[in-house]
Amino acid sequence: MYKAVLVGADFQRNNLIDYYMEELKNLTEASNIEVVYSVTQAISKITPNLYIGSGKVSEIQTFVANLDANLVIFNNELSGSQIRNLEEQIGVRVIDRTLLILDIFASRAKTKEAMLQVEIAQLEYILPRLNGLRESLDRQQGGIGSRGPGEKKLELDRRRIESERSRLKHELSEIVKARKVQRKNRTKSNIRKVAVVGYTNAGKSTLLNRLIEFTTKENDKKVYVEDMLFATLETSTRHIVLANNKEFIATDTVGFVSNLPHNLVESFKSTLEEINESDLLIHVVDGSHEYYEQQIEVTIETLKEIGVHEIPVIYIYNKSDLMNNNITPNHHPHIIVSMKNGYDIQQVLIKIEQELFKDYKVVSLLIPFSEGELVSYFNEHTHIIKQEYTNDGTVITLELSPILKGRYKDYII
Ligand SMILES: Nc1nc2c(ncn2[C@@H]2O[C@H](COP(=O)(O)OP(=O)(O)OP(=O)(O)O)[C@@H](O)[C@H]2O)c(=O)[nH]1
Ligand SMILES: [Mg+2]
Repeated sequence: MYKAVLVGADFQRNNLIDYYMEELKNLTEASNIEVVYSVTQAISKITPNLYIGSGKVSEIQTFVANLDANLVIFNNELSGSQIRNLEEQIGVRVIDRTLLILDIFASRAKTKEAMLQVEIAQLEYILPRLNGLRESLDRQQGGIGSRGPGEKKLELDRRRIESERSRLKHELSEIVKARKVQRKNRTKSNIRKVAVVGYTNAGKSTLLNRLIEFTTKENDKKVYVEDMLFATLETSTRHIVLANNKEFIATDTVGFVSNLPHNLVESFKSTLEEINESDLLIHVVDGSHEYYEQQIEVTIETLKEIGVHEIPVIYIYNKSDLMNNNITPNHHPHIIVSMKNGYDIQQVLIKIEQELFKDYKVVSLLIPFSEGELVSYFNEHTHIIKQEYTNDGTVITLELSPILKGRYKDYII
Protein backbone atom coordinates (compact mmCIF):
# COMPACT_ATOMS: atom_id res chain seq x y z
CA MET A 1 0.00 0.00 0.00
CA TYR A 2 1.31 3.40 -0.95
CA LYS A 3 1.46 6.29 1.53
CA ALA A 4 1.87 9.58 -0.26
CA VAL A 5 2.95 13.14 0.40
CA LEU A 6 1.23 15.57 -1.97
CA VAL A 7 3.10 18.59 -3.33
CA GLY A 8 1.65 21.60 -5.10
CA ALA A 9 3.48 24.57 -6.60
CA ASP A 10 1.31 27.64 -6.42
CA PHE A 11 1.93 30.15 -9.19
CA GLN A 12 -1.17 32.24 -8.92
CA ARG A 13 -1.31 32.67 -5.18
CA ASN A 14 -5.05 32.81 -5.16
CA ASN A 15 -7.25 30.52 -3.17
CA LEU A 16 -7.44 28.03 -5.98
CA ILE A 17 -4.44 26.07 -4.71
CA ASP A 18 -6.61 24.68 -1.89
CA TYR A 19 -9.10 23.50 -4.44
CA TYR A 20 -6.41 21.87 -6.59
CA MET A 21 -4.85 20.12 -3.60
CA GLU A 22 -8.25 18.82 -2.49
CA GLU A 23 -8.82 17.51 -5.99
CA LEU A 24 -5.38 15.87 -6.02
CA LYS A 25 -6.20 14.24 -2.70
CA ASN A 26 -9.41 12.81 -4.17
CA LEU A 27 -7.55 11.54 -7.21
CA THR A 28 -4.93 9.94 -4.99
CA GLU A 29 -7.53 8.22 -2.85
CA ALA A 30 -9.29 7.07 -6.01
CA SER A 31 -6.07 5.14 -6.69
CA ASN A 32 -6.26 3.52 -3.25
CA ILE A 33 -3.28 5.49 -2.02
CA GLU A 34 -3.29 6.95 1.48
CA VAL A 35 -2.48 10.66 1.76
CA VAL A 36 -0.29 11.32 4.79
CA TYR A 37 0.63 14.96 4.18
CA SER A 38 0.14 17.80 1.76
CA VAL A 39 2.53 20.71 1.15
CA THR A 40 2.39 23.70 -1.16
CA GLN A 41 4.92 26.29 -2.15
CA ALA A 42 4.21 29.68 -3.68
CA ILE A 43 6.65 30.13 -6.55
CA SER A 44 6.92 32.56 -9.42
CA LYS A 45 9.01 30.39 -11.68
CA ILE A 46 9.95 26.76 -12.10
CA THR A 47 13.37 25.62 -10.85
CA PRO A 48 14.52 23.63 -13.89
CA ASN A 49 16.07 20.63 -12.15
CA LEU A 50 13.60 20.16 -9.29
CA TYR A 51 10.53 22.17 -10.30
CA ILE A 52 10.23 23.66 -6.79
CA GLY A 53 12.96 25.20 -4.60
CA SER A 54 15.66 22.90 -3.20
CA GLY A 55 14.88 24.01 0.37
CA LYS A 56 11.33 22.79 -0.11
CA VAL A 57 12.61 19.51 -1.48
CA SER A 58 14.64 18.92 1.70
CA GLU A 59 11.57 19.72 3.74
CA ILE A 60 9.59 17.14 1.77
CA GLN A 61 12.34 14.60 2.33
CA THR A 62 11.97 15.12 6.09
CA PHE A 63 8.20 14.68 5.93
CA VAL A 64 8.58 11.54 3.88
CA ALA A 65 11.05 10.05 6.36
CA ASN A 66 9.06 11.04 9.46
CA LEU A 67 5.72 9.91 8.13
CA ASP A 68 7.03 6.73 6.59
CA ALA A 69 5.75 7.70 3.16
CA ASN A 70 6.81 5.80 0.05
CA LEU A 71 5.47 8.07 -2.67
CA VAL A 72 5.45 11.77 -3.55
CA ILE A 73 2.82 13.12 -5.92
CA PHE A 74 3.22 16.50 -7.60
CA ASN A 75 0.18 18.46 -8.64
CA ASN A 76 2.23 19.90 -11.51
CA GLU A 77 3.41 18.09 -14.59
CA LEU A 78 7.09 17.07 -14.25
CA SER A 79 9.72 16.35 -16.87
CA GLY A 80 11.68 13.09 -16.92
CA SER A 81 14.79 14.67 -15.46
CA GLN A 82 12.83 16.44 -12.72
CA ILE A 83 11.34 13.10 -11.72
CA ARG A 84 14.80 11.52 -11.63
CA ASN A 85 16.38 14.39 -9.64
CA LEU A 86 13.53 14.55 -7.16
CA GLU A 87 13.65 10.80 -6.60
CA GLU A 88 17.39 10.95 -6.01
CA GLN A 89 17.00 13.66 -3.38
CA ILE A 90 13.88 12.43 -1.64
CA GLY A 91 14.65 8.74 -1.89
CA VAL A 92 11.16 7.51 -2.81
CA ARG A 93 9.10 7.22 -5.95
CA VAL A 94 7.93 10.58 -7.43
CA ILE A 95 5.03 10.86 -9.85
CA ASP A 96 2.86 13.70 -11.11
CA ARG A 97 -0.84 14.39 -11.38
CA THR A 98 -0.95 13.40 -15.03
CA LEU A 99 0.50 9.96 -14.40
CA LEU A 100 -1.89 9.51 -11.50
CA ILE A 101 -4.90 10.33 -13.69
CA LEU A 102 -3.63 8.07 -16.47
CA ASP A 103 -3.29 5.30 -13.92
CA ILE A 104 -6.88 5.71 -12.71
CA PHE A 105 -8.09 5.67 -16.30
CA ALA A 106 -6.03 2.54 -16.97
CA SER A 107 -7.63 0.72 -14.07
CA ARG A 108 -11.17 1.80 -15.08
CA ALA A 109 -11.03 1.13 -18.82
CA LYS A 110 -13.27 -1.77 -19.78
CA THR A 111 -14.05 -1.52 -23.48
CA LYS A 112 -11.50 -2.05 -26.20
CA GLU A 113 -11.88 1.57 -27.29
CA ALA A 114 -11.28 3.00 -23.81
CA MET A 115 -8.28 0.72 -23.29
CA LEU A 116 -6.72 1.85 -26.55
CA GLN A 117 -7.37 5.50 -25.76
CA VAL A 118 -5.76 5.23 -22.33
CA GLU A 119 -2.79 3.23 -23.55
CA ILE A 120 -2.04 5.72 -26.33
CA ALA A 121 -2.18 8.57 -23.81
CA GLN A 122 0.18 6.68 -21.49
CA LEU A 123 2.71 6.03 -24.23
CA GLU A 124 2.60 9.69 -25.21
CA TYR A 125 3.22 10.68 -21.63
CA ILE A 126 6.16 8.30 -21.37
CA LEU A 127 7.93 9.13 -24.64
CA PRO A 128 9.34 12.58 -23.74
CA ARG A 129 10.23 11.35 -20.22
CA LEU A 130 11.78 8.07 -21.19
CA ASN A 131 15.19 8.53 -19.59
CA GLY A 132 13.98 9.81 -16.26
CA LEU A 133 11.23 7.23 -16.05
CA ARG A 134 13.45 4.31 -16.99
CA GLU A 135 15.67 4.94 -14.00
CA SER A 136 12.66 5.49 -11.85
CA LEU A 137 10.97 2.27 -12.87
CA ASP A 138 14.21 0.32 -12.57
CA ARG A 139 14.08 1.11 -8.89
CA GLN A 140 10.40 0.21 -8.54
CA GLN A 141 8.49 -2.96 -8.94
CA GLY A 142 4.97 -2.52 -10.33
CA GLY A 143 2.50 0.03 -9.09
CA ILE A 144 1.50 3.38 -10.35
CA GLY A 145 2.39 4.40 -13.82
CA SER A 146 3.97 1.13 -14.71
CA ARG A 147 0.89 -0.63 -15.94
CA GLY A 148 -1.36 -0.21 -18.91
CA PRO A 149 -5.04 -1.12 -18.99
CA GLY A 150 -5.63 -4.65 -17.76
CA GLU A 151 -2.42 -4.68 -15.69
CA LYS A 152 -0.33 -4.96 -18.83
CA LYS A 153 3.29 -4.04 -18.15
CA LEU A 154 4.41 -0.90 -19.96
CA GLU A 155 7.45 -1.01 -22.19
CA LEU A 156 10.28 1.46 -21.81
CA ASP A 157 12.09 1.05 -25.08
CA ARG A 158 11.72 4.02 -27.42
CA ARG A 159 11.46 2.13 -30.68
CA ARG A 160 9.08 -0.42 -29.25
CA ILE A 161 6.93 2.36 -27.75
CA GLU A 162 6.81 4.26 -31.01
CA SER A 163 5.79 1.25 -33.05
CA GLU A 164 3.29 0.18 -30.39
CA ARG A 165 1.80 3.67 -30.45
CA SER A 166 1.26 3.59 -34.22
CA ARG A 167 -0.23 0.13 -34.00
CA LEU A 168 -2.67 1.16 -31.26
CA LYS A 169 -3.57 4.36 -33.10
CA HIS A 170 -4.39 2.37 -36.17
CA GLU A 171 -6.52 -0.05 -34.18
CA LEU A 172 -8.34 2.85 -32.52
CA SER A 173 -9.02 4.54 -35.84
CA GLU A 174 -10.83 1.40 -37.05
CA ILE A 175 -13.12 1.48 -34.03
CA VAL A 176 -13.66 5.21 -34.47
CA LYS A 177 -14.65 4.66 -38.10
CA ALA A 178 -17.30 2.14 -37.13
CA ARG A 179 -18.62 4.49 -34.49
CA LYS A 180 -18.83 7.32 -37.04
CA VAL A 181 -20.99 5.17 -39.29
CA GLN A 182 -23.33 4.49 -36.38
CA ARG A 183 -23.48 8.18 -35.59
CA LYS A 184 -24.17 9.08 -39.19
CA ASN A 185 -27.11 6.71 -39.27
CA ARG A 186 -28.49 8.38 -36.18
CA THR A 187 -28.00 11.83 -37.70
CA LYS A 188 -29.82 10.75 -40.83
CA SER A 189 -32.85 9.86 -38.78
CA ASN A 190 -32.92 13.51 -37.58
CA ILE A 191 -33.39 12.42 -34.01
CA ARG A 192 -32.18 15.05 -31.57
CA LYS A 193 -29.22 14.41 -29.32
CA VAL A 194 -28.60 15.30 -25.70
CA ALA A 195 -25.21 14.86 -24.01
CA VAL A 196 -24.92 14.57 -20.24
CA VAL A 197 -21.69 16.30 -19.22
CA GLY A 198 -20.04 17.50 -16.03
CA TYR A 199 -17.41 17.06 -13.39
CA THR A 200 -16.62 13.51 -12.40
CA ASN A 201 -18.88 11.94 -9.73
CA ALA A 202 -21.54 14.67 -10.11
CA GLY A 203 -24.28 12.16 -10.91
CA LYS A 204 -24.39 12.10 -14.71
CA SER A 205 -24.91 8.35 -15.00
CA THR A 206 -27.48 8.42 -12.19
CA LEU A 207 -29.43 11.06 -14.11
CA LEU A 208 -29.34 8.98 -17.28
CA ASN A 209 -30.61 5.97 -15.34
CA ARG A 210 -33.48 8.03 -13.96
CA LEU A 211 -34.41 9.07 -17.49
CA ILE A 212 -34.34 5.44 -18.61
CA GLU A 213 -36.36 4.33 -15.60
CA PHE A 214 -38.99 7.01 -16.09
CA THR A 215 -39.47 6.52 -19.81
CA THR A 216 -39.00 2.77 -20.25
CA LYS A 217 -39.40 -0.28 -18.13
CA GLU A 218 -36.14 -1.70 -19.40
CA ASN A 219 -33.82 -1.95 -16.44
CA ASP A 220 -31.18 -3.75 -18.44
CA LYS A 221 -30.53 -0.49 -20.28
CA LYS A 222 -29.09 1.10 -17.16
CA VAL A 223 -25.53 2.38 -17.02
CA TYR A 224 -22.84 1.94 -14.37
CA VAL A 225 -23.02 4.19 -11.30
CA GLU A 226 -20.46 4.22 -8.53
CA ASP A 227 -19.24 6.60 -5.87
CA MET A 228 -15.79 7.05 -7.37
CA LEU A 229 -13.93 9.32 -9.75
CA PHE A 230 -14.16 8.34 -13.40
CA ALA A 231 -16.66 5.51 -13.02
CA THR A 232 -17.70 6.18 -16.61
CA LEU A 233 -15.00 6.04 -19.25
CA GLU A 234 -17.04 4.93 -22.18
CA THR A 235 -19.92 6.86 -23.65
CA SER A 236 -23.26 5.06 -23.50
CA THR A 237 -26.11 6.10 -25.71
CA ARG A 238 -29.78 5.50 -24.95
CA HIS A 239 -32.95 6.16 -26.91
CA ILE A 240 -35.51 8.03 -24.81
CA VAL A 241 -39.16 8.30 -25.87
CA LEU A 242 -41.40 10.66 -23.91
CA ALA A 243 -45.05 9.97 -23.16
CA ASN A 244 -46.00 12.46 -25.87
CA ASN A 245 -43.94 10.57 -28.46
CA LYS A 246 -41.16 13.12 -28.63
CA GLU A 247 -37.88 11.28 -28.66
CA PHE A 248 -34.19 11.91 -28.34
CA ILE A 249 -30.86 10.16 -27.90
CA ALA A 250 -29.15 10.69 -24.53
CA THR A 251 -25.42 10.12 -24.17
CA ASP A 252 -23.54 9.63 -20.90
CA THR A 253 -19.95 10.86 -21.08
CA VAL A 254 -16.65 10.65 -19.23
CA GLY A 255 -16.42 13.05 -16.28
CA PHE A 256 -14.04 15.99 -16.17
CA VAL A 257 -11.46 17.11 -13.65
CA SER A 258 -9.27 20.21 -13.77
CA ASN A 259 -6.16 20.05 -15.94
CA LEU A 260 -7.26 16.84 -17.56
CA PRO A 261 -4.03 15.67 -19.20
CA HIS A 262 -3.84 17.07 -22.68
CA ASN A 263 -2.86 13.81 -24.36
CA LEU A 264 -5.74 12.08 -22.62
CA VAL A 265 -8.21 14.64 -23.98
CA GLU A 266 -6.57 14.21 -27.36
CA SER A 267 -6.91 10.48 -27.30
CA PHE A 268 -10.52 10.63 -26.07
CA LYS A 269 -11.40 13.15 -28.76
CA SER A 270 -13.39 10.68 -30.82
CA THR A 271 -15.50 9.81 -27.78
CA LEU A 272 -15.86 13.45 -26.85
CA GLU A 273 -16.98 14.33 -30.36
CA GLU A 274 -20.34 12.92 -29.38
CA ILE A 275 -20.73 15.98 -27.17
CA ASN A 276 -19.95 18.29 -30.04
CA GLU A 277 -22.68 16.83 -32.19
CA SER A 278 -25.40 17.26 -29.57
CA ASP A 279 -28.33 19.62 -29.77
CA LEU A 280 -28.40 20.15 -26.03
CA LEU A 281 -26.05 19.69 -23.07
CA ILE A 282 -27.22 18.62 -19.64
CA HIS A 283 -24.50 19.95 -17.35
CA VAL A 284 -24.74 18.00 -14.10
CA VAL A 285 -23.24 19.68 -11.04
CA ASP A 286 -22.71 18.21 -7.57
CA GLY A 287 -24.40 21.15 -5.84
CA SER A 288 -23.49 19.76 -2.42
CA HIS A 289 -19.75 20.00 -3.10
CA GLU A 290 -17.76 22.73 -1.37
CA TYR A 291 -16.13 23.65 -4.67
CA TYR A 292 -19.06 23.22 -7.02
CA GLU A 293 -18.52 26.64 -8.63
CA GLN A 294 -14.95 25.69 -9.57
CA GLN A 295 -16.15 22.33 -10.85
CA ILE A 296 -18.59 24.13 -13.15
CA GLU A 297 -15.74 26.31 -14.43
CA VAL A 298 -13.56 23.22 -14.99
CA THR A 299 -16.33 21.65 -17.05
CA ILE A 300 -16.90 24.81 -19.08
CA GLU A 301 -13.13 25.11 -19.72
CA THR A 302 -12.82 21.47 -20.77
CA LEU A 303 -15.77 21.81 -23.13
CA LYS A 304 -14.02 24.78 -24.71
CA GLU A 305 -10.85 22.74 -25.05
CA ILE A 306 -12.65 20.06 -27.02
CA GLY A 307 -14.17 22.72 -29.24
CA VAL A 308 -17.75 22.78 -27.94
CA HIS A 309 -19.38 26.11 -28.64
CA GLU A 310 -22.88 27.45 -28.75
CA ILE A 311 -24.75 24.32 -27.76
CA PRO A 312 -27.58 25.26 -25.38
CA VAL A 313 -27.02 24.08 -21.81
CA ILE A 314 -29.32 23.17 -18.94
CA TYR A 315 -27.61 23.21 -15.53
CA ILE A 316 -28.72 20.45 -13.19
CA TYR A 317 -27.63 21.15 -9.62
CA ASN A 318 -27.74 17.63 -8.22
CA LYS A 319 -27.50 16.08 -4.73
CA SER A 320 -29.93 18.52 -3.13
CA ASP A 321 -30.41 15.92 -0.38
CA LEU A 322 -26.83 16.64 0.73
CA MET A 323 -26.98 20.43 0.49
CA ASN A 324 -26.71 22.09 3.89
CA ASN A 325 -27.86 25.48 2.78
CA ASN A 326 -29.95 26.51 -0.11
CA ILE A 327 -27.57 27.27 -2.91
CA THR A 328 -28.00 30.16 -5.32
CA PRO A 329 -27.07 28.90 -8.76
CA ASN A 330 -25.30 31.38 -11.02
CA HIS A 331 -26.00 29.53 -14.23
CA HIS A 332 -29.25 29.51 -16.15
CA PRO A 333 -31.50 27.82 -17.01
CA HIS A 334 -31.17 25.48 -14.07
CA ILE A 335 -32.99 23.13 -11.75
CA ILE A 336 -32.01 21.82 -8.35
CA VAL A 337 -32.56 18.08 -8.02
CA SER A 338 -31.65 14.91 -6.21
CA MET A 339 -31.20 12.22 -8.78
CA LYS A 340 -30.50 9.62 -6.12
CA ASN A 341 -34.11 10.03 -4.97
CA GLY A 342 -35.38 10.69 -8.46
CA TYR A 343 -36.52 14.13 -7.31
CA ASP A 344 -37.57 15.55 -9.64
CA ILE A 345 -36.96 13.70 -12.88
CA GLN A 346 -40.22 14.97 -14.29
CA GLN A 347 -38.98 18.56 -14.01
CA VAL A 348 -35.75 17.55 -15.70
CA LEU A 349 -37.70 16.05 -18.58
CA ILE A 350 -39.92 19.12 -18.88
CA LYS A 351 -36.83 21.35 -19.06
CA ILE A 352 -35.20 19.08 -21.65
CA GLU A 353 -38.38 19.06 -23.67
CA GLN A 354 -38.72 22.85 -23.55
CA GLU A 355 -35.16 23.37 -24.73
CA LEU A 356 -34.79 20.56 -27.20
CA PHE A 357 -38.04 21.04 -29.07
CA LYS A 358 -38.22 24.83 -28.89
CA ASP A 359 -38.53 25.13 -32.65
CA TYR A 360 -41.47 22.74 -32.88
CA LYS A 361 -44.68 24.38 -34.09
CA VAL A 362 -48.30 23.47 -33.51
CA VAL A 363 -50.03 23.01 -36.85
CA SER A 364 -53.24 21.44 -38.12
CA LEU A 365 -53.12 19.03 -41.03
CA LEU A 366 -55.93 17.71 -43.14
CA ILE A 367 -55.17 14.12 -44.14
CA PRO A 368 -57.44 12.57 -46.78
CA PHE A 369 -58.96 9.23 -45.75
CA SER A 370 -57.02 7.59 -48.56
CA GLU A 371 -53.80 8.31 -46.67
CA GLY A 372 -54.62 6.58 -43.45
CA GLU A 373 -51.05 5.36 -42.99
CA LEU A 374 -49.97 8.99 -42.49
CA VAL A 375 -52.42 9.28 -39.61
CA SER A 376 -50.90 6.20 -37.98
CA TYR A 377 -47.40 7.55 -38.58
CA PHE A 378 -48.22 10.82 -36.79
CA ASN A 379 -49.90 8.95 -33.96
CA GLU A 380 -46.82 6.85 -33.42
CA HIS A 381 -44.13 9.47 -33.84
CA THR A 382 -45.48 12.90 -32.94
CA HIS A 383 -47.30 14.66 -30.19
CA ILE A 384 -50.98 14.82 -31.19
CA ILE A 385 -52.96 17.53 -29.51
CA LYS A 386 -56.32 16.94 -31.17
CA GLN A 387 -57.70 14.64 -33.81
CA GLU A 388 -61.11 14.97 -35.53
CA TYR A 389 -62.82 13.31 -38.43
CA THR A 390 -64.45 15.60 -41.01
CA ASN A 391 -66.07 14.94 -44.36
CA ASP A 392 -62.79 15.71 -46.16
CA GLY A 393 -60.54 13.59 -44.02
CA THR A 394 -58.83 13.53 -40.62
CA VAL A 395 -57.84 16.87 -39.10
CA ILE A 396 -54.87 16.45 -36.81
CA THR A 397 -53.52 19.22 -34.62
CA LEU A 398 -49.98 18.29 -33.62
CA GLU A 399 -46.47 19.53 -32.93
CA LEU A 400 -44.03 19.26 -35.80
CA SER A 401 -40.31 19.85 -36.19
CA PRO A 402 -39.31 22.32 -38.94
CA ILE A 403 -38.25 19.37 -41.11
CA LEU A 404 -41.54 17.51 -40.81
CA LYS A 405 -43.46 20.75 -41.20
CA GLY A 406 -41.67 21.31 -44.49
CA ARG A 407 -42.25 17.74 -45.58
CA TYR A 408 -46.01 17.87 -44.95
CA LYS A 409 -46.62 21.51 -45.80
CA ASP A 410 -49.19 20.64 -48.45
CA TYR A 411 -51.47 19.19 -45.77
CA ILE A 412 -51.38 22.24 -43.52
CA ILE A 413 -54.70 24.05 -43.13
N1 LIG B 1 -26.61 11.82 -2.06
C1 LIG B 1 -26.72 11.76 -3.38
N2 LIG B 1 -25.88 11.00 -4.09
C2 LIG B 1 -26.03 10.97 -5.42
C3 LIG B 1 -27.02 11.72 -6.10
N3 LIG B 1 -26.90 11.49 -7.43
C4 LIG B 1 -25.88 10.61 -7.56
N4 LIG B 1 -25.35 10.29 -6.36
C5 LIG B 1 -24.23 9.38 -6.07
O1 LIG B 1 -23.03 9.97 -6.54
C6 LIG B 1 -22.12 8.95 -6.98
C7 LIG B 1 -21.68 9.23 -8.41
O2 LIG B 1 -22.78 9.08 -9.28
P1 LIG B 1 -22.58 8.78 -10.83
O3 LIG B 1 -23.92 8.86 -11.46
O4 LIG B 1 -21.78 7.55 -11.02
O5 LIG B 1 -21.71 10.05 -11.22
P2 LIG B 1 -21.06 10.41 -12.62
O6 LIG B 1 -21.20 11.87 -12.81
O7 LIG B 1 -21.61 9.54 -13.69
O8 LIG B 1 -19.54 10.06 -12.30
P3 LIG B 1 -18.32 9.58 -13.27
O9 LIG B 1 -18.88 8.65 -14.28
O10 LIG B 1 -17.40 8.93 -12.31
O11 LIG B 1 -17.76 10.83 -13.86
C8 LIG B 1 -22.88 7.64 -6.83
O12 LIG B 1 -22.52 7.06 -5.61
C9 LIG B 1 -24.33 8.06 -6.82
O13 LIG B 1 -25.17 7.16 -6.14
C10 LIG B 1 -27.91 12.53 -5.32
O14 LIG B 1 -28.81 13.20 -5.80
N5 LIG B 1 -27.69 12.51 -3.97
MG1 LIG C 1 -20.74 8.17 -14.87
